[in-house]
Amino acid sequence: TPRVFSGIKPSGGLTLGNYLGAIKRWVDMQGPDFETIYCVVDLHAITVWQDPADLKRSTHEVAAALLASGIDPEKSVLFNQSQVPGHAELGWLFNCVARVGWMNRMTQFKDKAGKNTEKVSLGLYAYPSLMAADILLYHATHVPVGEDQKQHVELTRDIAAKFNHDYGVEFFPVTTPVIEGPAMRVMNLRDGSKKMSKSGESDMERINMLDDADTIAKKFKKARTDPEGLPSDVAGLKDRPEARNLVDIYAGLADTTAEAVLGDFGGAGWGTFKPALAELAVEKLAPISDEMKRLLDAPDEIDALLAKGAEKAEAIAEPILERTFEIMGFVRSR
Ligand code: AQP
Repeated sequence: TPRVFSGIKPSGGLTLGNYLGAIKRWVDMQGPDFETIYCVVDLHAITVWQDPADLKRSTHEVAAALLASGIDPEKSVLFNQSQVPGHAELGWLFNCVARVGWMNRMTQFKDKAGKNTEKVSLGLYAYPSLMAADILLYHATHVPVGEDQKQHVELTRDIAAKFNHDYGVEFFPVTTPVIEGPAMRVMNLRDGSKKMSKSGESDMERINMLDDADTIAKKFKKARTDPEGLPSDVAGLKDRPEARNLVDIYAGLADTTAEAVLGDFGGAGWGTFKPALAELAVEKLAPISDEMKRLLDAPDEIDALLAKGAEKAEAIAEPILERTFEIMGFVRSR
């Protein structure tokens, strides 16, 4: 069975982008077709400053969101990255395989670092190499991600190929980003040219998984749109990023396509569509956020589950890491 790996950073409250671009699809991939490994990637979170208490809280929140959304610890391996030391170890080995020129081409680094790289962490720059380690530590071949992570999964392939070539082995597999569905790039509600992010400046630009019904309704109501209403087909969404985004979000939540949504709402105005969208979002998110709150009241239970998951993850990772050290010629005598 092909192995799936994916992760989410505990770098703040989860958004509807994380839910539609990642979590919902992770749940769908559980089952006989794949062996699924899901990780709260705390080592990635600290590439930008995290207050220690916030890091702990966000780690619990991501784990709670995954459990509440239907990740079943019996079906999937669920753990946090820092509890399996192999991630950091293989990450270092890959820092010595990846090339600086490759990192220079990563658009997410450019977006996050801006022009003044004097003040950003070295970790933020090396992040994609650690991400390659996360995936390849398990020889995972399928990586469900949102559109924004496609370039990093492609870099993972380059690292695997260079390692295999340099050491004359066929050891690390080829990884494929799995980017399927209508809402693989959920955009900022106030600016359709930017993605919806946990760490975006204003709370009004994103829907948080823990937002209550009134807040969700208010945010969609205030979401930027254009003066035209909904077109009758997707061609009518061309060059209308804000309109396209709301239609895609509806389609993602309803498990349908943008075409089908426009089949129902084509010709309607935003005054009709936005309340319907808010209602759908509340219907889907409220049961999840209720369960998240319940779980967050018992962080010890979450910790126990993460510890168990980390043991399972380590059992898979250990022989792969040992073989990597051996291929590279390290002395491992204890
Ligand atoms: N806007 C989005 N649309 C679709 N998918 C998204 N993902 C994130 N934002 C969107 C997907 O969620 C998964 C986990 O992402 P992450 O938390 O590891 O990192 P990120 O992509 O950097 O997420 P954020 O929300 O933008 O976090 P911050 O602001 O802290 O950097 C990935 O599969 C990602 O594709």
